[in-house]
Amino acid sequence: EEEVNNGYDAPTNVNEVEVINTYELEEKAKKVVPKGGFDYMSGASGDEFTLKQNIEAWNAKGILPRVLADVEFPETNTSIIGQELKVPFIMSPIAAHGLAHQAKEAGTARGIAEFGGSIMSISAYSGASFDEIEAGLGGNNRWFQIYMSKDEEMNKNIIDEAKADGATAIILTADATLSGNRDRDDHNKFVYPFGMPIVSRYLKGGAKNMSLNNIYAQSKQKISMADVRFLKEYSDLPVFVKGIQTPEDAMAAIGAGAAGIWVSNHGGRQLDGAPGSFATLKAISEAVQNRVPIVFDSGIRRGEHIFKAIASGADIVGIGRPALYGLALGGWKGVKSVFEYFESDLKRVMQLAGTQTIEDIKHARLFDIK
Ligand code: PYR
Repeated sequence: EEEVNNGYDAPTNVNEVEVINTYELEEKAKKVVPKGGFDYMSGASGDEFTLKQNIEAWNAKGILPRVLADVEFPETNTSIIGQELKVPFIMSPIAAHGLAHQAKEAGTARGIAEFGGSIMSISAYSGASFDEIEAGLGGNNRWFQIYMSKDEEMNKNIIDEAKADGATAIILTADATLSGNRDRDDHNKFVYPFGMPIVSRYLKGGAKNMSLNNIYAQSKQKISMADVRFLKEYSDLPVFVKGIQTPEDAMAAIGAGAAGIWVSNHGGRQLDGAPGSFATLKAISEAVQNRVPIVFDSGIRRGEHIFKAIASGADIVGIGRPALYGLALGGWKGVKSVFEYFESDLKRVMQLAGTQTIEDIKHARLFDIK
């Protein structure tokens, strides 16, 4: 283990996790995850203004309680790009799950597979290989998030591998051509304690003992609409462009052939000073006008947040840090616990808001809080 993970001592326990709310998971994870890894996962850029805005932005809108709505046992099933889901939330792509737990991405994948009816997003910066992840995922649905190489042949190879692994969509992360200024990582002199097998073919050094900025420097740093076109044409898969925060960029992505828009500010980890992600959603969805579906992430911590995002034009949302904290606290069972929490919390909100279905949420009115 010393050799494999450079002495990085991630948790190994597998158990269900009690989730009263997901904020508390962060506090608990802090106690069991080594400091460098915890700070990397939980931290963000600059003053962490945007990280905080991702939570505060929810408070600009309220949900109207609706009664006499004849609702019982709300139904959370939905679909996106023709794929059936049990719940309107999936795993957001996150690098290096091995920082949270020694099961790495295989643990997250198994938690999602055992929960069922959701989607695992596999990060190009995964610390586990496709085969290791498949051992947990067991044939369940997966999307592949790409950080592109500067070398087009490498990109073709990686897409070929992702397709052979069974990816049903490609996620192009467009907001991370270099890293935000992560003060916590700089203080900790954070480097990944293990390699990244999927990108090791283009990454000299393989990621182990490398900082995020070293890795980004070897990845493609100049991203444009041509990259969206290339990914769409070469992969023949639906391409989501992730990191969209403005209507203009949403329209550019659609113009380049994106099959979906992924509204995100990368969990506040990139441009500090960016608005809370939810604050950008409504204008984007009004511009997109249902031409393509919208995935939303950055700040989902409660069922109310999922509801507000869907009522503001998102089709589904992505779960990020809370799932990683579940992984840290209980391996695959902890991830499953977190997904179950979001399912039951969303159902509670749906019931109290008088919405029987996800379609009903799309037609629910939010009100402005001033
Ligand atoms: C991040 O640390 O935010 C990456 O996307 C790798």
